[in-house]
Amino acid sequence: MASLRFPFSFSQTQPPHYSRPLSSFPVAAAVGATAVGATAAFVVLTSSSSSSSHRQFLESAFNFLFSSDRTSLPAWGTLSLADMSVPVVESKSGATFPSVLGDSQKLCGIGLRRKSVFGLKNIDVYAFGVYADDNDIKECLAGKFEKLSALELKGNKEFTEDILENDISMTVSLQIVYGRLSISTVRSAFEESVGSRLQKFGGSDNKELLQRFTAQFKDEIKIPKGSVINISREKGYVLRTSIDGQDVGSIQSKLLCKSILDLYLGEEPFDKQAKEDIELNLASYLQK
Ligand code: DAO
Ligand code: DAO
Repeated sequence: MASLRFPFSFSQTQPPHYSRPLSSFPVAAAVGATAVGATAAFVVLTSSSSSSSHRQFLESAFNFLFSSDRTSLPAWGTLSLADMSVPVVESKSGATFPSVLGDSQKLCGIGLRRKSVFGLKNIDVYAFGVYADDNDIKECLAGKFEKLSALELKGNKEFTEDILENDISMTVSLQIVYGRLSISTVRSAFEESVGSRLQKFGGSDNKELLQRFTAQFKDEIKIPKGSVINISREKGYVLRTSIDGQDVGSIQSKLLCKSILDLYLGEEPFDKQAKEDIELNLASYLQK
């Protein structure tokens, strides 16, 4: 049976509630509503069977959208997925991400890290979700950007650069999809991806920093499929890593924080669509 599926799909039985504003709500985008119209690409038709929770969600979403009495509900332009307080599913991997992390970090976008092996095939390595503290964003960036709409800010290089540079609490949550990752493969992948960013932003002199980072990942650590690795930029540019909730270590370095976030938000992101979604949601936090 045909059903609607979103890269952001809802996995819980209760339908989302609309008590607070939502900004890139996919069904809203589907009807081409105001600023969120640009996210219409979120909505894809598939032939996969629909779970009852999906149906329930869709029913209430459609009832909501096409009801004539929407006067008490928020404007479309201010809708955001993180406010729905339900986990969202990355549709290619099935990985689930909570819409809020800790007390204050909201999910801004999800994506997939793929890696080409010998130019022959692409492996899905992990799914990721990027979270940010909306109050930090307002505090750091409202003065500079509040006159611009979320759509004007999406793709604005200065806005992205300021997100990478400022002391905004953010987390990238990785969920391992590829079942045969060894720590040595992970280390050499960092050297390539994170190493090239350290060099780009900090010059050639950063081998020691990269080594301090990779030294946290001891050989005995296992990261089977389903492991969750959270990498957070905490206040004061402290980069903290945890694996399945266990703290692995932290390093204070503005350059390292920027280099990690650049993998997802920079000029050559792992997942372009994810970057766009993240930027749009980050920008929407300035408008509220
Ligand atoms: O088995 O050779 C292979 C393919 C492995 C690709 C590994 C990419 C590693 C990406 C880093 C993961 C960070 C958790
Ligand atoms: O995808 O190329 C990449 C790099 C991801 C960097 C994230 C760091 C994650 C640390 C994981 C440690 C696992 C032991």
